[in-house]
Amino acid sequence: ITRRDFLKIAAATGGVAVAGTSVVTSVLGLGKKPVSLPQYVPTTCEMCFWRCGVIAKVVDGKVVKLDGNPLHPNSRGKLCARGHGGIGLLYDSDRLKTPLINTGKRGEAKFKKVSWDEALGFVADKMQKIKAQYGAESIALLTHGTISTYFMHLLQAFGSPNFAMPSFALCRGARGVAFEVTYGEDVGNPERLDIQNSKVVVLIGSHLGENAHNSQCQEFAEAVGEGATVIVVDPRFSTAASKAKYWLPIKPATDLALLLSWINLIIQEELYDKEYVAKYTVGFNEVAQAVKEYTPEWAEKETEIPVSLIVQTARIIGKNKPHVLIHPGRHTAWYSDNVQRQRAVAILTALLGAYGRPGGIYLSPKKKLEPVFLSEKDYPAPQKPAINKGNYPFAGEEGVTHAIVKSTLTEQPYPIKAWFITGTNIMKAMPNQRDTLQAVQKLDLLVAVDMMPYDGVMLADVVLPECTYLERHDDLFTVKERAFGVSIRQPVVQPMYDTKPGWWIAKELGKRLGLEEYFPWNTFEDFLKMKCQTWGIDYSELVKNGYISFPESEKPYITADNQPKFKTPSGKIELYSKELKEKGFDPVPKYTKHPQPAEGWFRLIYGRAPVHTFSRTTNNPSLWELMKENVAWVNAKVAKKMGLKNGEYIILINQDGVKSNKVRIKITERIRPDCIYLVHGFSTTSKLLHRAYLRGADDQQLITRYDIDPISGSVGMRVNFVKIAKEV
Ligand code: MGD
Ligand code: SF4
Repeated sequence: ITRRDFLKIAAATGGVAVAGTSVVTSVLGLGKKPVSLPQYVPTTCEMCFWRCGVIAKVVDGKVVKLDGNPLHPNSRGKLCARGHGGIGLLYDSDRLKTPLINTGKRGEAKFKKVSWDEALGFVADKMQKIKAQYGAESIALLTHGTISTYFMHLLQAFGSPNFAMPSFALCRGARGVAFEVTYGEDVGNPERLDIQNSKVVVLIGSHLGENAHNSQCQEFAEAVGEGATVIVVDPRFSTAASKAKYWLPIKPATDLALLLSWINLIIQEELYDKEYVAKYTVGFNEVAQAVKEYTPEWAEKETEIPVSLIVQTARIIGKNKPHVLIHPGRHTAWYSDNVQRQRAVAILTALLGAYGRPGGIYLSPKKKLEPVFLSEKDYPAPQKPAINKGNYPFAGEEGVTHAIVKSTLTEQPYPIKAWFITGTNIMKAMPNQRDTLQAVQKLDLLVAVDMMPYDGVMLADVVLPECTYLERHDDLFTVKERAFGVSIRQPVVQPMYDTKPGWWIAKELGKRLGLEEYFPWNTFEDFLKMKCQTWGIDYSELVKNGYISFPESEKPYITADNQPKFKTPSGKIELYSKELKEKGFDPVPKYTKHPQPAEGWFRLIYGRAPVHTFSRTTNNPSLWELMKENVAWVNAKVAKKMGLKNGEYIILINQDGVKSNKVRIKITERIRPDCIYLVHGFSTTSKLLHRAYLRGADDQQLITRYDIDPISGSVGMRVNFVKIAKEV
């Protein structure tokens, strides 16, 4: 792409405009006459993990606009509001600016500014002491995002296998396990959903549009525009529900009952794809037998969805096969049976013949690139077995965060004495903040690598400030869309303040730990060039275009000469899972009843807003202008009975007596009377975040209890009940 093309693109790209960027515009000095011509630099977004292609417009060394890269399949020329709001992150005056060491007690955050040399020397010295006393394995890493690559590498080189990411147990882990058990692979990240060709889209708690994943939202809008029937199953009338023909306001925690009754009816009425099931699956008879008891009449009692609607929607789903997308979800950390609920989604998808078919879940591109590691050197074998997967037989490679918390608290099977927290806000991501705080007090060292002084960072002994994604190189991203591709992240501007890229921090710490051999490159660009050479990619083209596609790899659907290979023990789609059976779990999902709230109590449910990602954007000047705080959704009849007024402040108190910060009430018909809904991530307790400090209520503070799915270690966070108190 030439500069001229970029100019055209920048003019043509629509996307969502970010209003009220007053803080940012003043930093940029907009209005002044530019002295140089604008430059257009392609890179990859990290405002969430969809990782869209971005084109940054830079004037006089300042980023003035971000747009979607039309070559990149995740952005298709557009960004979401958060993507545009990346400028707000870059120029947020609350950013971490230098390395810091806490001079007070842990959590007092009495930080003194130090040099990189002092901070890294301090951390390396502590790490060596902890290793000598407890072993390298007693240093654990809680991590999220691109930075994970470098710190997992560093810690493994040091001798610790103990890392965990919230993206497994607190997010999409249960779905991954369910699809791996059934199909031999997960549905991908981004998910391989062929929404643009779906005739029926079924969203079970997936609030597309509020949960803004760029290309998925674009495809959803296209499908709606083309007249797809949308069925939304949600206790709340979500934005997606407003586009739906059917809204099923399900009683929370009963989704598996609905799914099993749909499966039963589709089998009974022979609406499944017989040929597909015979050719590609095993275990049909066992499933048919097992789901017989789950009649629509039974499901009505569990779900509170009228039987007529259950039957009607099942028939629509069955009759439109295979062009039906039962959305497999993403944040699936709901209850103790997360894997079995997602298994039901996977089984239903197979019965409809929708895996590998237009409008369903497309096949992953077969193209593979040879792995290129940060170094060729093998990691030393850990002296003690890893604790990061707990005792969950299907826990994924990303680890289970609560296993690390538990071992830190109990010192079993051995003590954990240091945490690195890189790119994750441990106070907002993990449930039961009391456990997290107690575990933190047991540590000899807590190091945070972050860009912003969020809650978790305030607990750290040493804070290492990373520069933002707009100021750094990162490892290449492989994109498994319909066709395979590779995307680059490169600096758009030089790092501000005394901040450094994650790879640099890991390498410098590695040097001080005697691990230079694990970082055999000078700059990260050297590594990326070598990687491109191994992959046969033209580095300069990648730098220029931001994204390289391999169109020949595009074979998304099953055809006579494109047959799927299922990496399951039977080589087929396992409707009945022998693997689960052998490990002591139900081979076909069975319904589990979960407790419901008592009179006067409400189930706390939570979700996302399109302009924020978890807690990480709540202080972003551009995005904060769009949504400064969350509100508590309360059903209108409940509010009337309690004499509550729209917009007044209330406090939520959970079953363990934990009180939330004050939060405005939103009185609405759009939620069931037995639930209260909050957008996740608000109410930071960090005073260094001037905009976000104590704005709204923190859902995580109220999630003092959680269930654990014994198959995967996936967490059930929707098991807390709250009551309403007026603010005093
Ligand atoms: P955030 O709260 O956004 O989410 O968990 P987290 O990823 O921990 O915290 C991110 C932290 O990373 C912030 O401190 C931010 O400044 C920092 N950060 C962001 N980008 C970078 C970067 O490029 N470099 C560095 N060094 N730091 C960076 C999310 C997790 O939370 C997930 S994945 C899910 S799906 C769950 N969602 C969820 C929920 O919906 N409700 C409840 N109650 N809990 C949840 N927990 C899970
Ligand atoms: Fe960035 Fe939005 Fe894309 Fe996420 S969906 S990567 S925030 S543009």
